[in-house]
Amino acid sequence: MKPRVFSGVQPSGDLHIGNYLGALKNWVKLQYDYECIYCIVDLHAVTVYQDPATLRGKISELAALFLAAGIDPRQSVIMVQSSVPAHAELAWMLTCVTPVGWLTRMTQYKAKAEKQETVGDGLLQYPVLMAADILLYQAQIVPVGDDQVQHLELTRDIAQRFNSLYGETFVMPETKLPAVGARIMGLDDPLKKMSKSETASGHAVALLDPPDVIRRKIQRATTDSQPCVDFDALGPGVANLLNIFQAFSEWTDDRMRAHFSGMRYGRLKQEVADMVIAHLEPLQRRYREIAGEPGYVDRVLKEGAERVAPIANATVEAVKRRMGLYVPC
Ligand code: ATP
Ligand code: LTN
Repeated sequence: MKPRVFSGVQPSGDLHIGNYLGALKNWVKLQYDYECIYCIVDLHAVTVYQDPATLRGKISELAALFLAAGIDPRQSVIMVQSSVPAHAELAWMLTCVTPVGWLTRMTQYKAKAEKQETVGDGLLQYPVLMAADILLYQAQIVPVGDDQVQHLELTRDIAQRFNSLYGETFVMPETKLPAVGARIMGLDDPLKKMSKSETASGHAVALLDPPDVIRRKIQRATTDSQPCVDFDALGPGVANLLNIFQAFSEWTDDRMRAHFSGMRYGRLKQEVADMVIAHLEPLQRRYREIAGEPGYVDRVLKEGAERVAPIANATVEAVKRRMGLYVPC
């Protein structure tokens, strides 16, 4: 049997090139060697308020983007988290073995809580639900961007604690980061991670941005006061642009240096924009085809949930037995 891969994205805004390079691009590559489950984590999205009609639309849009990026539904499962109730069920059981102190330490919790007037309990529980997503399927590999490393460490801590309290139950999942592109920074502020929930117009390149918008955003990206690329003294803005280029092109470090050393920033931005557009145009074309096919996306999501529900339910039942909870005969 192939080892299992699980990962998820929140339907909380417009998918950007950081999500693509940090996660989605890697997902496509893994699907032929592993049994992959790719999840639209809507229960995670509602840990901060989402307009209901917008959220519903974003779920279908995200599924169509997974398909357009190259996730093949005959190879991989594409599913929505809330359509398999076992995610929420296991999350409760794991909540009961998780010390609150482990959760208040999470960097993402601290950053998101700071922006809220009232902090919902869901925001604190967020990484426990993520642990449930992964452990439910006994996933061995979890391909994510760099910002999720801490949550995966917590997932292993929760799994270990459960195993030591109730006996060996969960497999320890491994974090898989891309070699290049694990942390794409904001174009407007290269010291901040590119993020869906950031609304400034020059912050992120969305996967569905038209070519002229992509070009404009990259041309306006923050750099520094140097005139051209110096690999021995790269500022964060230029390093980020080079990183974006390298993650899309998959050029080696040597080729990057040979090509970009001494290049003026205006030219660099032009080449980065060309590279991004060349990769996103075919994806956008496929997206339009998929979105124009009535019922297709819903069928993929329904089949996805049906394929994985038996695995998820079996884990919940095993966990219930371990904990002494009631399992009807
Ligand atoms: P939000 O701002 O709503 O939290 P986000 O942009 O951080 O959204 P997520 O849905 O949390 O996106 O993340 C989906 C995947 O994309 C995760 O694997 C995450 O690690 C990855 N990812 C998110 N932002 C970046 C980034 N800037 N660079 C690389 N990978 C990223
Ligand atoms: N927290 C993740 C999304 C996510 C996830 C998961 C990723 C939810 N459940 C399970 C990997 C595995 C994020 O990207 N913000």
